Amino acid sequence: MSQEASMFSASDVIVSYSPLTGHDLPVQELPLPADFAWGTATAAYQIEGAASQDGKGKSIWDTYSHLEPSRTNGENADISCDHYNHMPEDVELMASLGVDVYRFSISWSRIIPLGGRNDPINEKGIAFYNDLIDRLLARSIEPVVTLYHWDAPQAIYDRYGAFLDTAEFRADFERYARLCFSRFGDRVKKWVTFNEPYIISIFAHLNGTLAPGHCREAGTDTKTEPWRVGHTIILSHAAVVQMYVDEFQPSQTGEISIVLNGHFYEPYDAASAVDVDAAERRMVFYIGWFADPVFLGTDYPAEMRAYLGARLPEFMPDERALLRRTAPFNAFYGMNHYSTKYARALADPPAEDDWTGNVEETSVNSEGKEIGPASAMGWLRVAPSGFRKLLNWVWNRYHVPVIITENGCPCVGEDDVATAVDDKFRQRYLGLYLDAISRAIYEDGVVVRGYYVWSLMDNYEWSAGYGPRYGIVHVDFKTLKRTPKNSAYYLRDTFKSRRRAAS
Ligand code: GBH
Repeated sequence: MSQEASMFSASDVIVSYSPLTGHDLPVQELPLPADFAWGTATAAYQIEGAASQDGKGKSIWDTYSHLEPSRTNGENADISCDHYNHMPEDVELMASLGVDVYRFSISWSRIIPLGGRNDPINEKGIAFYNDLIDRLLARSIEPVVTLYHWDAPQAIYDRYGAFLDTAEFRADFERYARLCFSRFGDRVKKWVTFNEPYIISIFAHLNGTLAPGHCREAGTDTKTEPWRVGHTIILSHAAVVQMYVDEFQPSQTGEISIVLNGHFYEPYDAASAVDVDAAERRMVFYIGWFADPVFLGTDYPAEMRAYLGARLPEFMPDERALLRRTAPFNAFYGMNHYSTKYARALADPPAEDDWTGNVEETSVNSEGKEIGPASAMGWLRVAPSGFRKLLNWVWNRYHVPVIITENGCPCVGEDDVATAVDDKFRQRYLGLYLDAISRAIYEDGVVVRGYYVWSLMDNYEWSAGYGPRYGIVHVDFKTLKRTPKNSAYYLRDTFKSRRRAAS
């Protein structure tokens, strides 16, 4: 919908926030629902540090970040933000910013050091998360807890390849989840099983740029393994949803679901029918891969079956029944979204281990037009209209209330704290993406319940180490001093002023 056709009146429009040279998109600060939740998000390995403190076991990231030659820019998260030892301060910081929600993940190997269903529990690890949850609640901040944000216990990888063995992984993950529900579920009312199954499958088990670094070069079976990993995630998710609903939800009354990431794709050449198809197909291969079985309770998308053939595992009859049964219990669609890309159809035949649907992704289209201004990461472009279209795509396909569980960007030159605090680019990006949500809600009828910015604070950005900084709070990794950037105050103020009851 064009801005002219907008339902927002002139008085809703607070014109042009933080103009950036060469970027002509105005931020309008459109209204949001009165009960819309604003939150911040992090992940255990990225912020906790304390890699072997108090009995924590090794995760695949502790191993991967210490490989020689380094796969992570020579950096590891042994200390990182040292959140494990600065947690009370970090909770106070969030309280000072007025956040409603804190999304964090539990480190599996911190509470079950060896990870397996018969392995001992580490009570000191449990105590840390209990303390965190209690402090959040004391500040009226809702904990939203991710069980798995990429840091599998090293011991289960050594034993059976973790995600590569569906039955073993599922049994160990069920025990881990049951432990979390029984110890934390009296206070945690929103659970996420897995963060970004696409990234776990493709980046960790095909490209090899994330732990455990399974990849083409290592002579593994990249034709089938990423799809096996995805299969394991879907079935483990469904099994844990069933367990939560049967054993915990009646007394704990919480919600559970999954977090999926995905770009929106525009056709490389809008006049080309094959590129239009490629853009749609790319989203089906990225998002439908997981969301169809999880939210619709069906098989993988038909396009994927036809294209991947025997490379894609089958769901057995009892597994199909499990998916059908559990689909309606997924209470929200957790969406991690950062940017939009162009999709260009490639000539057949695809590579043997192609995972894209034979699509090339670019940031520039056939007319040489960029999808949007680049952030400090080349792929992460400011493209709020793609975000709005993705919200519509997901809503129309799944009809599940959406929570934005991650969104944000890194800016240029943020190592230096003085430059970092004046983060106009980020404020602009966040403002535009929030406006896209307002439009999706009020003009398109999409149900969006909340927005969690990535990230609360600068942290260890996986294979990119401490290079890109996504925080709304700057962290000096030498002194561990936290300094809020202006975007933190921007979000505090904008949520205060723009949330109101729909008129
Ligand atoms: C999220 O992953 C993670 O959940 C979070 O831990 C992380 O810190 C945050 O985002 C910021 O990266 O598509 O090939 O051009 C996002 C996963 C990784 C998907 C980078 C897009 C871009 C490379 N993203 N990827 S590509």
